[in-house]
Amino acid sequence: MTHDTNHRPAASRQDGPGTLITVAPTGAESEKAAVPVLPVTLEELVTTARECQAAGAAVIHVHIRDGQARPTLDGARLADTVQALRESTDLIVQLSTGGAVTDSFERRLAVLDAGPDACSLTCGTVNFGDEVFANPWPFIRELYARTQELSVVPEFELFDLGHIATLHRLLADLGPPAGGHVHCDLVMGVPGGMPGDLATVAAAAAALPEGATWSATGIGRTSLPVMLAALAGGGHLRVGLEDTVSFARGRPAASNAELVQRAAALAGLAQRPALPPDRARVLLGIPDPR
Ligand code: KMH
Ligand code: ZN
Repeated sequence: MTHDTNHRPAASRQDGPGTLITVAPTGAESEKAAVPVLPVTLEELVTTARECQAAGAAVIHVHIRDGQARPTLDGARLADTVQALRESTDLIVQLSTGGAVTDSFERRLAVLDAGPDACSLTCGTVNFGDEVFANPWPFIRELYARTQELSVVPEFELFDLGHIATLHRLLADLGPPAGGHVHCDLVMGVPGGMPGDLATVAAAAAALPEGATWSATGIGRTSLPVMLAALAGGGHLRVGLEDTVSFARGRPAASNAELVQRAAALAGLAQRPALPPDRARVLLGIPDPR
């Protein structure tokens, strides 16, 4: 089913250059009380997803909340969320397997049972502010093997240059991912991870496996420098309230869609317009399940 009014011819990887825009609308860290525009209910998430697709997003990176707006990896809620997003948008549904820093490895592995198109897969442990986001090698390996078994396409989340070494090790050990294409996301500017600046974007992009595509996201005030560096370097973009709750210094973001609109406008200026979901699926090797 197509949810927009533009009926385009079937997409192919040879179509002109474009920019894959991922929206990460919620995350596990911000509190609804502090960020009232954060989508925490299924209804809010679906509304956000529709707005973000209209603004130029092709992928949605999903964290969900419970009835009290606390992060959860509840399996039934995750499955309902995947279904609702599929019914109301064309977006590629990527569930977070990172969850919150307090989530167990077992619960994080079980995320795949909700049947998403894609999932995040972080390639190493990182200090995460005052916490630790734990991703030891045996867990990474088991999660990756499970994505292969279940044909869920992973996006390799790289918070530090050392995570790229682990990505190479993983591919050498277990072979290519479901869908056959390696796509990475550089998560930059986390306190404890790699900095969000031009030199680090260039260094990380140069170290990726041959043929890989990549997005970048800058946390907090690194959002704009990372976005501009990624566009200049041939990368794709991830934006959203998970990564930054501000639009500019001292000015809270009005919505996720506002952040997507800005990313799409910059991509357009760079002459790499936002890719619609059907072309993003071709790029990432993700079939449409609808
Ligand atoms: N919430 C962070 C601890 C992911 O989604 O895969 C982990 C995270 C990464 O957000
Ligand atoms: Zn996340």
